[in-house]
Amino acid sequence: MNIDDLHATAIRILAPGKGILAADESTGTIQKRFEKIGVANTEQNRRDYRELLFRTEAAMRSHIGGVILYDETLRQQAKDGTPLVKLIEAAGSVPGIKVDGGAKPLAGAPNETITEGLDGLRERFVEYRQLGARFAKWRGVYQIGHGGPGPGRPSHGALHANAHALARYAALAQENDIVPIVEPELLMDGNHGIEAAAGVTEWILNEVFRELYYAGVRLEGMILKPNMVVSGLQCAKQNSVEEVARRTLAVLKRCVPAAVPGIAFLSGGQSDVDATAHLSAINSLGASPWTLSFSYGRALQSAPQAAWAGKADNVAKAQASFAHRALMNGLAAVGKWTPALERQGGH
Ligand code: 5MM
Repeated sequence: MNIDDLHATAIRILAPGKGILAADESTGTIQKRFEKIGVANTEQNRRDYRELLFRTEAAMRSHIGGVILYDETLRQQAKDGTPLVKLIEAAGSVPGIKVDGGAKPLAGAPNETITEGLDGLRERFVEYRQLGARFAKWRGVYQIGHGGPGPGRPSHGALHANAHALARYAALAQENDIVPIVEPELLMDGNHGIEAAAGVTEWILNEVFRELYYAGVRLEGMILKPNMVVSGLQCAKQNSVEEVARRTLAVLKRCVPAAVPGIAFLSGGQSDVDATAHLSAINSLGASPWTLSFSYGRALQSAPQAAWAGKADNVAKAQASFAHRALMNGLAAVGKWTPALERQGGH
């Protein structure tokens, strides 16, 4: 492991005004996205859609420091035969790979999940590096709620099991000179308030960093991808942008060591503009030890997907829409987004 290279890659991905495009939807997840826009989930459509994104020069060169890919995409070629990985590299961005095998039911913990995929991961990392991946992602999923009889969610067992898996994955990634993105996601589903979201996020992050320590993970060579602290989607009380920013930063300051170079938030089902406004507000709160940026899937892609709708004639419109969201989030990553700038995009 070369920790200086890992650190340099992490810094490069989250250079000022840049964040990550999470384009790593598995085939089942992209199916749901395509259903919404009436597009058949074929390999060619998945390729055409992602090629459209990676060829959006205005977004990629200035605001997308890294792209998380699904296994299929890492091996795919553009229409003209150029590997999609090469398109990403040519735009000055870093290709990454989602390596987890998804969240599966956790035995002994009703309604909770454990993310699988550790078996054979060392060998997969060797191949992924040869294919061009320089960073990776693994997502652990947590939910607040009471799933019937028994203890509430998250249980300590599930919390610990997912933190342990995240740490084992991160150690294997670094062993293979790949920067691990460590993604513990507290889902927004539920009617919990912001107080509960803050408490559970703090609990999760403490457990994750303890496991990272025991696994020997070098914090200087990783990126954290957490949820923001927001109340549940079904909660009657939704908080102001400033409150979300203040609570999110407070929890991170309690739990995330300063040695971590960067934090890239997931959007988690927030509206496009909420995800941008929250990030900008967080960055407006003053100096913090880490770069605070984005690693958005839906909040970067919903608008271009709707604009594209699977039609070649709409590619330019979809690219303009992606460029706008990338620019807005790039500004938010340095605390310079405003609603007025948002409106100027006109998409
Ligand atoms: C893009 O979606 C990612 C992959 O999801 P599946 O493995 O379930 O297909 C997902 O992990 C994503 O990277 C993060 O959740 C962040 O995406 P959002 O949309 O929450 O910003």
